[in-house]
Amino acid sequence: LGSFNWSDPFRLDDQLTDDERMIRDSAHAYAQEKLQPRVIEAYREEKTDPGIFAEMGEMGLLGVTIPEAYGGIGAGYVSYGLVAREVERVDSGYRSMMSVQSSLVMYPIYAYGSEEQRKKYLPGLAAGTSIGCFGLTEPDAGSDPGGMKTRAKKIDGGYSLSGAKMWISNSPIADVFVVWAKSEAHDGKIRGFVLEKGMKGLSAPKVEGKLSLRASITGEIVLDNVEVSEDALLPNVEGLKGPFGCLNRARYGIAWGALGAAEFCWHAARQYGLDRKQFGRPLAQTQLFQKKLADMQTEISLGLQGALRVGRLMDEAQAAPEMISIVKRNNCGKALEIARMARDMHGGNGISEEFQVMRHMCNLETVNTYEGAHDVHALILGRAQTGLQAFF
Ligand code: TGC
Ligand code: FAD
Repeated sequence: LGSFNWSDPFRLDDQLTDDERMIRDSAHAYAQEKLQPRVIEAYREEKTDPGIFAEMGEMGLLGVTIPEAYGGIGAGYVSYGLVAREVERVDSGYRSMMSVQSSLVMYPIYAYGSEEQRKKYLPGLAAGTSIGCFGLTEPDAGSDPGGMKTRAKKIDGGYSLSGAKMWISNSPIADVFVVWAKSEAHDGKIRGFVLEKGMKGLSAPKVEGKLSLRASITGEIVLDNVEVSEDALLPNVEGLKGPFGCLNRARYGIAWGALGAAEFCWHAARQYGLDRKQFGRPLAQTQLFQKKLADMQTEISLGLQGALRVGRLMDEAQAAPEMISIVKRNNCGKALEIARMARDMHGGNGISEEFQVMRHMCNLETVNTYEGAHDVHALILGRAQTGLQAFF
């Protein structure tokens, strides 16, 4: 019979290659040494340090799957997931910064861009000297991005973009904006455009008053007749499958990342239960406490196996979007439940920033909503198994 490691029940570690373990370990070391010491204050003060992008770039954590010729490290999707898990073990906001840059900005430029666009933007984004954002959501179009109002009008030599994007990670500090708009010159189909900070008519005010994801800055993108030349258009994709191709990758990464946050909460609750005594014995020696720990361990280890399976299929170009919906929905929903449980298990201390579980809990409310809300992924899966679409 094999041995049992409580913190890695299904021996995930054994299922990774040497290279994947090395990437995970270096992401873990970076996140613990550089991000962990500043997260409590960053969250409290709602401060996003743009320097984090350059640090991550130096560590090779941006655009992990992008080929080396464009500044990435050409690794696989399992490695990308492992990086997301280690960064989100510290904070979902830091993982957000990393995954937007990697999956939502670098990926579309790599997959849908011209060679000139790839050469112009990818090396700086990989190094983190340039910061990217992705504008799909609008004030009146969130779960239903097909309802977007942003328009690209054909003008001499290019396009003029008008509209507003809402809830855009990184936008107030971004240099590069991947923006999706309905293009009149392309039969009203959705097309992607790469915009740059400083363009006339382009602004990105900060969204104030967030009670979640406070270490990651979020903003709007306001497009007031922003004129761009023809070479701002991403030439190789049209329709919703453009942004969804990016979302597939980001959602997959979030499926790993959310479990990193959940693992933090699980380990913290276990340690707290071992250290704190009530009624003359450790809390961890009570049946209710142990049941909660068992539930956390079970959901996390099953969720990680699911994410690993989807990652292996992504590396073989065999993953279907519905598989990604299963792991995104399940792992985010379970992580949120685990964080809420861990908050409760810490008693009064659970609400203190020092113990960190409430920060994770608040972050996971966003993570469960963005990139396709929990119920929206249920509808994607319901449609896939009944053939009946229930969105409208
Ligand atoms: P539907 O009719 O289903 O599809 C329209 C077209 O898109 C194609 N498609 C996909 N292609 C690739 N991958 C996928 N996952 C795809 N899903 C759909 C589809 O084949 C079709 O193509 P074509 O060629 O036939 O036109 O579209 P619908 O309008 O009915 O969509 C419904 C729904 C709910 C599935 C979809 O709109 C949805 O997923 N809504 C959620 C929106 C969302 O996820 N937004 C995320 C914004 S970005 C973000 O949150 C970043 S936060 C990141 C961070 O900070 O970490
Ligand atoms: P809505 O679509 O209005 O949904 C509200 C509720 O209704 C949800 O519970 C949903 O599940 C439910 N619902 C919706 N439709 C149906 C239906 N047909 N049937 C049943 N229930 C339904 N977007 C970007 O483009 N880029 C970013 O970088 C980005 N970053 C973000 C960062 C943060 C901090 C946040 C909070 C959001 C971010 N988003 C970003 C936006 C995010 O993707 C949207 O908030 C999300 O897709 C949900 O859209 P919505 O907020 O408009 O909610």
